[in-house]
Amino acid sequence: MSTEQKNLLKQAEKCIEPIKKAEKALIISHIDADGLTSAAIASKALSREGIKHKIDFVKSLEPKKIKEIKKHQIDLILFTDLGSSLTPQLKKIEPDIVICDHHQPQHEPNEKIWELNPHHHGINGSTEISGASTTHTLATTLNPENQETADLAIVGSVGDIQDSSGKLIGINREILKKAQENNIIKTKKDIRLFGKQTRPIHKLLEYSSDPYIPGITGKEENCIKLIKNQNIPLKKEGKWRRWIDLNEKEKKAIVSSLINKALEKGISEKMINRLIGEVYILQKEKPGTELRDASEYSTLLNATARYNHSKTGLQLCLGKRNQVYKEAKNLLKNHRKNLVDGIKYIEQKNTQKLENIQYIDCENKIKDTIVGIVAGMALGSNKINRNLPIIALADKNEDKKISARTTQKMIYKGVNLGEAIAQAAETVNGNGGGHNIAAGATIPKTKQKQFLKKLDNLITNQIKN
Ligand SMILES: [Mn+2]
Repeated sequence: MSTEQKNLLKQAEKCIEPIKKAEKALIISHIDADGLTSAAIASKALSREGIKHKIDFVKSLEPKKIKEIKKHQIDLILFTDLGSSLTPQLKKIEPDIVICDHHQPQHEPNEKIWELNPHHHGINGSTEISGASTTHTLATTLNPENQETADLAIVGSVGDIQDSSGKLIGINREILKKAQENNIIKTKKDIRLFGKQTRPIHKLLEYSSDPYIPGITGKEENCIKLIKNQNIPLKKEGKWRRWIDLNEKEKKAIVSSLINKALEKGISEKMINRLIGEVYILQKEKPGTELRDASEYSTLLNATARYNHSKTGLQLCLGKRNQVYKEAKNLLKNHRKNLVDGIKYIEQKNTQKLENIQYIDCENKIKDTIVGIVAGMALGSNKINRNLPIIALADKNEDKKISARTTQKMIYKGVNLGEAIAQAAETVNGNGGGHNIAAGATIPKTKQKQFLKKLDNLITNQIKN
């Protein structure tokens, strides 16, 4: 274990002190797969200690939100997958505050609150540890029996695309190793498209949206052709075959013709790394369900949380099935369609270029809660320039939601979206932050132009320095 990791564990020891004293708590978490799994890990840990608690989900933690927090009769608020952007405001809240976040902190650690954030210890929260993994670190420090929920930490990490190099690294990997020893997770090198467990093979290819493969994504006929060209039967005994039904030879044949197709269409090698890589199989879950595969599980969770159904996703994480699972699957259908439509919209309308960013105003055509996911996927499209960070805007009531995504290559050049977005948002009375590779903000609609100009300047300076 590195010194940095040891220091994080030391801080976790401190952060469990107020939890040990608590009787009634409130968990506040983020509405995405990482936030949901974080909340579930925290909830199970609190239950194990006999601490009564409620759980709230928020889109983002804005200063005005803090006033709305109902803090009566609780002695602890536990923030998961958010909180670090607002430490000065949070210290004014009465009960004890514990934060488990992995977003870039905007402020120095504050003695009035217990904050577990990898960035304070020199650990990269964008790539090495998710909100769920940070919460898992706290939970296992509190009680080693919480190792049991390691699978949720992996689902959260994959949900935050921390496996984008082809596999999980850093503390996520340490958690993974333990989970493998405990037979909670198995890993495998495999195709990383959505639906390996559940979809007919041609549908798996057709709905591939991350990466988006021109000529394959959304093109059912071409997908069927690609499979038939390899002499692979689509059906067996009258039933559609799924990816998990194929033998290794068949899988290899499809993968190599898919890669050829992608290369032919100008998909970069980085994106192909996203296509084939390590996959995480949850041993407690039933084969043939989305829940069996960490990536599918995380998409299923996003499909609930991003559409105001966080509680459904949370119930899934807490082990409820039947009706809850059915409900989530229905939401998923709608989510997948919105993602494919969103990408098509960005490709057709295309981005506007400033000096060092490109932006697109999606207005109300893409929901503010998924515009970030779509922007990230758009960087995999050969119609979008990968050498400029993409800034996608969407209407959010009277405000504008901003989602920014970039590539590892741009980060090597100095780009840090989280910092730039936080600063640019502040100059227009907005609020934002995030990671170097992915960040977001909410700003007043009328300040859009000013914001983009400021952001462009900031990023230009980041690249120059
Ligand atoms: Mn997160």
